[in-house]
Parts: sequence; structure tokens; C-alpha cells
Amino acid sequence: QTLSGQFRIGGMTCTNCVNSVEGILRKLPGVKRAVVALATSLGEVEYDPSLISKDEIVQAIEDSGFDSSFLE
Ligand code: 9UX
Repeated sequence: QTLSGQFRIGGMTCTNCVNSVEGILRKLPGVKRAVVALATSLGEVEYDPSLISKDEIVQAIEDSGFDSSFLE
């Protein structure tokens, strides 16, 4: 099963931030695809809900030093 979620990501100010957040997301177990956009401060993540929850994804982004919340 694959779910798709949109995440607001705050505090990204340059392309390196985007690459950093994408790299963190793509290394998480259960994350199949992650695309982060600087202009909109949004991230689109496809994940397997049996391996990771949206709350754990938010937590991983915050652990890397950015603000994050899940958008329904
Ligand atoms: Mo760019 Mo982001 O120099 O924390 S990497 S601001």
C-alpha cells in the first residue's frame, strides 16, 4: 500500500536545504518518493503506512532542524 501526503516545511531558504530535506526523507524506511519545493515550502511524500506514519515523517523533518506539519 502506498499513501501520498503533503507536508508543510518551514525554514528552507536555499536549494541546499531542499536537497537536505529530500535526502532525509528518501532515507526513511517506507518512503518511496519525496519531492520538496522551495517556492511553496511544500513536500510531497509517497510512503508505505505499514512502515512509517505521517507523524514520524513530520518528526524526522523537525529532527533535521526544519519546521513541519502534515497537510490533510
Ligand atoms: Mo542553505 Mo539551508 O545555505 O539550512 S542549506 S540555508
